[in-house]
Amino acid sequence: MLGNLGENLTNTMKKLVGMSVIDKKTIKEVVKDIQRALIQSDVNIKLVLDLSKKIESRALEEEPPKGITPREHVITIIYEEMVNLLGSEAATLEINERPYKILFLGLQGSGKTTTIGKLCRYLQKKGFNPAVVCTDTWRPAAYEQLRQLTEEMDVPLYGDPNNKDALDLAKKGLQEFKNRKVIIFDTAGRHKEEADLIAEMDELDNIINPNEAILVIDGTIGQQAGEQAKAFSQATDIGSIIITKLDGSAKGGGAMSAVAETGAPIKFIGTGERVDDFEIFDPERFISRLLGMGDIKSLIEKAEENIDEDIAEKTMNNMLTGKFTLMDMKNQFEMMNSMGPMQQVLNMIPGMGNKISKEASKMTEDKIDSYKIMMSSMTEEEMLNPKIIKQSRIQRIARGSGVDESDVKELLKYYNNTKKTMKGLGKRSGRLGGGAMNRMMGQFMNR
Ligand SMILES: Nc1nc2c(ncn2[C@@H]2O[C@H](COP(=O)(O)OP(=O)(O)OP(=O)(O)O)[C@@H](O)[C@H]2O)c(=O)[nH]1
Ligand SMILES: [Mg+2]
Repeated sequence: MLGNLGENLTNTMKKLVGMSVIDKKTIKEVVKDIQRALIQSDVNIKLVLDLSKKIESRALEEEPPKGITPREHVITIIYEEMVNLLGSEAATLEINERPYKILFLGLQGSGKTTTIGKLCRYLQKKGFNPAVVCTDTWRPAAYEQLRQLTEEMDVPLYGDPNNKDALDLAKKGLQEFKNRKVIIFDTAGRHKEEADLIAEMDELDNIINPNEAILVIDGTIGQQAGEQAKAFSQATDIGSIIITKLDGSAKGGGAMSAVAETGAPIKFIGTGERVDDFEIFDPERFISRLLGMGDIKSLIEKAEENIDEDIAEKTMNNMLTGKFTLMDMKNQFEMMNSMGPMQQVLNMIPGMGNKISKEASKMTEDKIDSYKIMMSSMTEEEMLNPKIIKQSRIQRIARGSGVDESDVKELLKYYNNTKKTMKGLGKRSGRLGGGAMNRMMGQFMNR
């Protein structure tokens, strides 16, 4: 649907999920991608810029609510702002009077007649039995087209191919179906003039006195749809909109956002030529699908399965308060495995990255693996209280893990250095403010 828009946006979201760090740079990159996709879909530049500004500033300034990772937070912001672009609330068709008279209007070929078929099917499923009146005296086979459509669905139709007076047809149709629950009036399509459309509505309005006038707009015209919707919604307060041909239309995003901007309620969208290619327009559901949120949710879950957040938090706390044990170091190594190089993590801590990363960058994966093996030869007591690891224990650990005593000593030295640096970091973090520190750590944990 919507040409490549959905695909582009879904890919952007997937990219966001896969990014190793969520920071200013990556947020800007994601916003750029979204901009490009929307502009390609003919969304008005000003709307696109407003949207990107909002996403960017919210993503950079708002703190993720508790229990929400920064990544999820950014995804939520994008989702919410995209939904706002389309007007946020779903407008529904309410059949609240009998007969409920619906007048269809629209430019030539916009999809009125096809959409009437779709709406009939929709209403039938809801338990209403609609009837249709053909007032189109313009299109040569208008009556025949409707007859075929309605016959298939057992929908009663009033029309007369020999009568060339649209107003008379409307009157007679009204009479014919005055006891039905819903009557739908098809009309002849107008040329490119908005004024023409409005004039037609006025004329038919007098006779039919519709409960609802529906303007059908061809989604392939892109943001031009806004002008039509505006003129229409200014002329009537009983108007709603159906946008058609959103299947594969590269400009559909432009049409939808432009109409939403006018405040005219979009009630349904058409997504194909068949009678079932029709859906209620619900901005939340629509955007969710456009962004591929179903997939995104499971991707996030997968990314987070890798990290046991409790362990991560405890380790971090111990690191910062100087209680750092070998157990914490082991946990840290496990986390590094699922998160990528230590250096990247440390670079996120302002001012401290360089200092530690020199030490950390010496750590190759092989080294970490050999450290892990040595640690698995240690007792829990040793892990939690490394001070007790003296010569005889070193000997035992070296033997148990098949390494030299000097390797065990090196591990202990690395541990002591890290602990010292972490302690300094903790003091600094006090100055930084616990909140800021926690946020950064949260970010690190949740990558
Ligand atoms: N792909 C696609 N085609 C559609 C959709 N809706 C309508 N069409 C096609 O658009 C063309 C015009 O549809 P109609 O329903 O005849 O349009 P109309 O507004 O009644 O046209 P007039 O009565 O001449 O003004 C037909 O070929 C339909 O099959 C849609 O949602 N998707
Ligand atoms: Mg028609």
